Amino acid sequence: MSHAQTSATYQELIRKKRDGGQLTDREIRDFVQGVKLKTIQESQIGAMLMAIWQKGMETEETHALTKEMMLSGEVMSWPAEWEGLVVDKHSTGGVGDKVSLVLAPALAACGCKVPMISGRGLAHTGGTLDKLESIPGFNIYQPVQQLQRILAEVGCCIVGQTETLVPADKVLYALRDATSTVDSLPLITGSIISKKGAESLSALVLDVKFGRAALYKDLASAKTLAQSLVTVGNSLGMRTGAVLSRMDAPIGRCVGNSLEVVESLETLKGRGSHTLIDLVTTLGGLLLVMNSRSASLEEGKRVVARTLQDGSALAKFQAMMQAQGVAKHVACSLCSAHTEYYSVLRRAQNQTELETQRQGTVLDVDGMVLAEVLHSLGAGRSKAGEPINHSVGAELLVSIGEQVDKGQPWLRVHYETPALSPAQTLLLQDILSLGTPSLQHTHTHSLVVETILP
Ligand code: IUR
Repeated sequence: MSHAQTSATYQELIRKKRDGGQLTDREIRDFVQGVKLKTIQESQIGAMLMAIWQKGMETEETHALTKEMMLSGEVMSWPAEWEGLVVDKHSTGGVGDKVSLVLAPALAACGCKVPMISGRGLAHTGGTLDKLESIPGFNIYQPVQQLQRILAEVGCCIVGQTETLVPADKVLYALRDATSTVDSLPLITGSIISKKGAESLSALVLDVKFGRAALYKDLASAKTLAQSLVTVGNSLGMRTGAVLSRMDAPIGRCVGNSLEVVESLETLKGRGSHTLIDLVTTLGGLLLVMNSRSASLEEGKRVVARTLQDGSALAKFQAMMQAQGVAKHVACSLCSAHTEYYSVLRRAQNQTELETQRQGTVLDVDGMVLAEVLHSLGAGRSKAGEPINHSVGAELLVSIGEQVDKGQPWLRVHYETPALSPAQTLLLQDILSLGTPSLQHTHTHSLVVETILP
């Protein structure tokens, strides 16, 4: 336990960072303890965050910040026989990103233990917890003891953050938002890796996205973030790897909470889109390589892909739903081969199909504009705590690279109140790029552009 610092001491720490100095481990511990114990004023936290945003941090400082944040709350512990088995993935957020819903049960089917702590959607990005909550009865709040029981019995669970996990991040994240310091490499690293460190993982894989609908628009800056996350994750004793993946067009065929649950279930039934399956198997395959369960990425990908074909990942998803509060008849119904999904999930009252205005090859779909339109139709929230409409979303009826005719339906929008307006319809008509495929475009079908191993 660190000593309580005075306001004057915090002032010195802020000045040191503001002037470009390197904070010592001790100074960083004092700062994080001050945040946790509330002995530092909010204005001082805000000033320190801005100093870090402007001057950055050396790797040693980022490591110390992350470690102290992790130790600000409970650090989970697992049975000794799970050594090497506890794994998780984290994504920097995207549009149509339902990877967690497929990957967690697939990894459980491979024998891993996956205590997946996920987030809610904010701004244009979707959140895994919101998606799961479109399933009647699904409870994302599970006490740590229950979490361990579900992992023992099922192998995976997907839950929200607990009160006791990295309390310093709760304070820092809210103040980063208020002080425009969210996009700082050391602060992002500290926030993400401290929470994963508190899960006491053996291996972690990060899906760092770049593109028009990602936090970082260009590959180079996404790569710098990935390197920082990988370096600090490994320095805390978790084998940490990363995938750099494109976030331009929506991932898979559906965007919107209940629609993405449907697509995840279809993928778990062996009927997923190639791009989604490739991303899931690459992330899962990397984890299997990192915890020495597969000899190569190709082998790991095959092992994960098999769980989607043979029904074993689907069985894990069903068991996870039941363990997290979904009634057995509901879980069974969603997982049966020929489900009428909307006997269980809520379907929006209105659907409108958009048609192509000419023939051509689908070159691109702007996921950012699509997400913004769906957000304004009620699919997402602008502030934490706002309610959302789980039934709002869109289905892409064509794939990138596909040849389409004039007048062919290409997008089905699901909405209630507010209704889809003529202005929004025009915006959506513009997100489809048609043309003649070039060599450049034939290479953009795969979302994954690079993998980084520990
Ligand atoms: N997710 C987090 O948990 N922390 C962050 O700082 C960001 C995303 I950006």
